[in-house]
Amino acid sequence: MSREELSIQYHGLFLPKETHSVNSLKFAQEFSFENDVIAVTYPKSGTVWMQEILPLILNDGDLTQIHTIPNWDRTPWLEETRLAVVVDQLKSPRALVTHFPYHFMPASFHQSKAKAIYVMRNPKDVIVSSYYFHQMAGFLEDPGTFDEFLDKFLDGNLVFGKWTDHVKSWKHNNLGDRIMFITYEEMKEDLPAALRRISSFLGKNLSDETIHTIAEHCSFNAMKDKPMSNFSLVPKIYMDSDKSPFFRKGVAGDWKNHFTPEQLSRFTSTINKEMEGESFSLPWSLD
Ligand code: PPS
Repeated sequence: MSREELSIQYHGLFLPKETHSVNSLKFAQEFSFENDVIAVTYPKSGTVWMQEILPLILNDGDLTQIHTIPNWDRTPWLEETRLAVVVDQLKSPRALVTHFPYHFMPASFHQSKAKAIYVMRNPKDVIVSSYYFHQMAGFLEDPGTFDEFLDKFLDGNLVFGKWTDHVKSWKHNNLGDRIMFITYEEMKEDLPAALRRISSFLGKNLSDETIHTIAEHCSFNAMKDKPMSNFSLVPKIYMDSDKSPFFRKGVAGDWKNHFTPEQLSRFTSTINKEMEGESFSLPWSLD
């Protein structure tokens, strides 16, 4: 099916119908933020990783939630239908995730003390991850060839729109010290150090032992075998791990196995052009 058939449109963006509805988007707009924390990502940048990390940090490394509650209910998406179902069970401070661009955030978010953690991943790896995810997810359009998918990604013709628009929207925020930026690559490079940075942003002073426990449980290998985290509870018609597992590779730099020199040049020149004149620079060179 086409993206149009599989999606609903919301302020010019396409969102998967399977997990989003008019009601869920209304619920998100009316959501009352308090002293919560929300991890923000363009899809395939480390969302599910943060769904694991945040409750562990907020609960001082207590593993109960990650072993008993599926990630989508434990750290729900602001914009998805499950939030309304589980909202009353979430304990304060609540941990959420979102793929919303900044200007889609509800009024209460801006008025509250809620904190945001923006996780950015090298877009060359984002597109590769997304390409495989489009093959396995029954609620997303068939990606076509990698070359065709590259054009869709660069033109913003995918769910949640253009990568550069997403990053720019969150970089130009008015949140002051209520937002921190972190990269997927930084988390891969030294997860305990990343966990310490996130904990301190959230005002949690965790012992080295707790940081070590959290890092162990949030490694790619640990998460890929956990039923509450690896989407094995989702029927195959929606997510078919025989086509490609959700926990696919979990590395930085897999793009090198996918891009031809011509594709790399097309990708780099398009992204660099869109970043021209920006007051911030990207944390990686795209060449
Ligand atoms: S989604 O569908 O938007 O929620 O996907 P998202 O969770 O943002 O991104 C999925 C990619 O993140 C990888 N991942 C991890 N990498 C390293 N360590 C851990 N613990 C981890 N958890 C998830 C996952 O494997 C996807 O990347 P690829 O490159 O496809 O493997």
